[in-house]
Amino acid sequence: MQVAVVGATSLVGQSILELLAVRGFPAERVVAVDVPEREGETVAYGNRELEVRAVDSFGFDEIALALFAAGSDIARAHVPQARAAGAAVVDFSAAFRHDPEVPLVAPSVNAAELEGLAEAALVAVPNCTVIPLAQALQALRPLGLQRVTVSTYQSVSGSGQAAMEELANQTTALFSQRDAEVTVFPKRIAYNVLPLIGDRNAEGISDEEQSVIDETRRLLGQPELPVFATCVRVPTFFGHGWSVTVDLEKGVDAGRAALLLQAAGIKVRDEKTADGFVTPMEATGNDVVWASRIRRQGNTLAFWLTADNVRTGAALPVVAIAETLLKNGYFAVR
Ligand code: 2RA
Repeated sequence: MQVAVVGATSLVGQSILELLAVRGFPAERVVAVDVPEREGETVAYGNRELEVRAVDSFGFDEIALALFAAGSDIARAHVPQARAAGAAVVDFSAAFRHDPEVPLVAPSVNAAELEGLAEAALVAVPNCTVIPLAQALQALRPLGLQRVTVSTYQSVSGSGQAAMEELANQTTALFSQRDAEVTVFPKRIAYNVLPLIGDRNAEGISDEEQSVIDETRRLLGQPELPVFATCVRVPTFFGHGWSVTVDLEKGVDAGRAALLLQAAGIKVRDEKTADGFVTPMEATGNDVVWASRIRRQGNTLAFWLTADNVRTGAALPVVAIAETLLKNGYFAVR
């Protein structure tokens, strides 16, 4: 089987390549593809270097599986072409997340959607800000979700490489008593927090907040679930955090809530010591969603989540979908 990773130089693309290698995905050949400006650059795949090919001139004819992490414009332009050539596509962009014909899948939440897919299937992967949250909410679902209120603490890597450079450059500039140049974000991010990610709609809800509302509802299959989101950019490089408050039909104490989260694959570290919680720094580089600070007031449960946004929130679900398709026999019939 030949696999193409489109957007191979992006942070998520590089992480997909790393996970394919580390997890031993049985590809006969992996091809790195990206925008024409990145053609000829190299990216790491295990202990090998792959030369990047330009998407505009790339033919998907030999490709059985195309993993896209290149943003919505590239996905809209090239996913149909990959499928027309017979490839199955997993897309980590917003391009198809609202298309009712396209399954929106986070393997930790609704892997059953990956059964019985048609030839040259397309699977959309939710926003990295949604997947760990939906995983936790799915675990609590037997208690009856009534209302979800979430504030996010999103690292700059969610905005890509240039955003990481902006935080580094601004931090250095401020240490050197120089002006911190602002280009990627609307205001200075170093030593600051920005309570707006994306544009706002007529109601004042940001793109990122709308994505959390819509995709959480869709993943859980609860289109009417009240979800209130406030998405905030913070000056950390990797790892997103979520402060979650859930109103439940049936109240649950913190101990039982911890057991439910653990049963859904979430790791709980919640000790009553000064450092008995997990931060984005410790969540970075591992494949786990972490929960801490679990507490209850009546039927309302509050907790903290953190996860590596690039790896656990994006690259891992993409690769896990590829693995599940393989396990379900999808490629055997092609
Ligand atoms: C962010 N969730 O963190 C977005 C990236 N998809 O900016």
